[in-house]
Amino acid sequence: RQAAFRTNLSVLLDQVGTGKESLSFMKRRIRRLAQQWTTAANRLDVKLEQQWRDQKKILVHVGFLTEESGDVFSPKVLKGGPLGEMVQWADILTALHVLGHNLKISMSVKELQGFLGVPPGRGSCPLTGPLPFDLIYTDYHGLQQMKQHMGLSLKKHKCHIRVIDTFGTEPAYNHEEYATLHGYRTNWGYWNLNARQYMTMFPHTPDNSFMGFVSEELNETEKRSIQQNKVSNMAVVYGKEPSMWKLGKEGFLEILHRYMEVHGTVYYETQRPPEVPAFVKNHGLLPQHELQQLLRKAKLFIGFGFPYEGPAPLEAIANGCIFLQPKFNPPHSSLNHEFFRGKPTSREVFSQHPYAEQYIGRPHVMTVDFNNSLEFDSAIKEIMRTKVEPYLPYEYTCEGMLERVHAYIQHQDFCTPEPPRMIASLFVALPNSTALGWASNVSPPAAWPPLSSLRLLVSQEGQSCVEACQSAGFICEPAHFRFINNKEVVDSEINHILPAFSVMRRECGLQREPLLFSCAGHSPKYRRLCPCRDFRHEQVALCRDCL
Ligand code: U2F
Repeated sequence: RQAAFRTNLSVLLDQVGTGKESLSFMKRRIRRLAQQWTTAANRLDVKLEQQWRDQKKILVHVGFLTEESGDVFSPKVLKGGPLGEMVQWADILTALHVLGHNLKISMSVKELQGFLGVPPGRGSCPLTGPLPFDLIYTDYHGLQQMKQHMGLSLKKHKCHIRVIDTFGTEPAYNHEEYATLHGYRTNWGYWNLNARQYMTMFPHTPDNSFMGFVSEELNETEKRSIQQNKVSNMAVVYGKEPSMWKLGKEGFLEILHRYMEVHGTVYYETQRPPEVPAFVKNHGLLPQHELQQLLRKAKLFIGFGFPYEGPAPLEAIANGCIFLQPKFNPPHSSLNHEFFRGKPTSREVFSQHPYAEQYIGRPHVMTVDFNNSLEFDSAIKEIMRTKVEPYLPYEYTCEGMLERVHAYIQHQDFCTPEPPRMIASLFVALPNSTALGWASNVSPPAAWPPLSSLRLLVSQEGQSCVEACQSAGFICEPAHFRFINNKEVVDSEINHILPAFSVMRRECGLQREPLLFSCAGHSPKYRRLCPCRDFRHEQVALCRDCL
């Protein structure tokens, strides 16, 4: 069946259910953004020009909100706890509904069992018939629950699963045997999925798929009125939980206060938390729409280093604030920071919000060394005299998210076996010696992203393909590894650096285990062979010919 865009969200709102603060938060968000989704759906409908879209049967099982996983999030919704995940799930549900798919939503193991048609009760009871869904969106908690309650059949059906995974999972952590043998084993990884089945909140490593969320988009009238009403000496601090303010004790909050009126939205019960200085105007935790109003007036949104990689800075920038954040030197990662410890990635985080730094940057984002008071001081002064327009990258608008999720649903296929390996002779060297292109006398095999997007590069020693592609203005595309990992003559091995060649040994190595194709991998002794691709402006998940 063909999927038709939906603009009425009432069925979705009924499906989300009631009885928990997390669900109420998500429903308020869905209602508040309803008009934006409708406009976006209409625009995308026109853009896709009647392209056929299969209607899929989709199950969304939100594992972290189930009682069975302990649901530590719901009780903290009104108390300054994490909301990023709730923002993202609300937006995923809305996107799937608006795209017109046949959606079932489960927030408990019982509902999960009901939808999957496995008998209720404890222990693993394999699902015997076919899977009643084309796609299942869940998270790591949900995956664990499915393993417990679907038993062996999970293996059979796992190509249909998509895991919403905020910070991402790198291939070396995902491959069970490799992770166990080489010290990459964590509490979360080792599911042996295709790494693109993990879907992240920001475009971290391109080994995973970038799912994202949305932020409110302003029309021209709103943009103009915001710019007229900005208070140039008003700052809002990023941190709804008192503990996040401890980081601000270093003295820069005082420097900030010399120039600006400082506002906060810190949760409190009866009195001001001791971490929040008396000169701060604390509004308490605000409902999302009231936070937006505050951000519309403020000139500066300032982070102290935590939370990492949340939605709020995008909202601030979309409302015309400049986001000021600390640089991390050395970078934070699972190797040196408690928060990331045990997360299935060794990604190095160079500032509180790397997306804001790399993809948005000046004048909207300033990333400085907060320990250097001179640098900090001059950043504040610069911010006060800089005029910026509200800005939201397309990939974080409702239309951008619909476009991306549409493309994934129609094109990503982890169930059909990959076509046979390509033969090296299909490639020809392009005049630029490090780039290879497709020979013009052969027609490229069907693939998504299409092969027309492939640009082959060789990394520097020690450089990952993420960086190598980025520095050439491209993005690493793990789906293209299979096309470049193909010199029949070379011995193949299992190692997440391959394909690559060793500079010292003057040897090439190919990859024998497709699950270990990794954009993120790097090693000092190797120059890697990197499959890069082009990408759309402000929609990094999609190549030019990807729609
Ligand atoms: C991130 O989670 P957080 O929830 O801490 O992320 P934030 O950027 O603070 O914002 C989440 C939402 O909270 C809203 C705001 C954002 O959409 O509009 N909000 C609000 O409604 N009222 C207020 O007074 C203040 C904010 C990240 F998303 C998670 O993945 C991480 O686990 C977490 C820890 O790093 O950080």
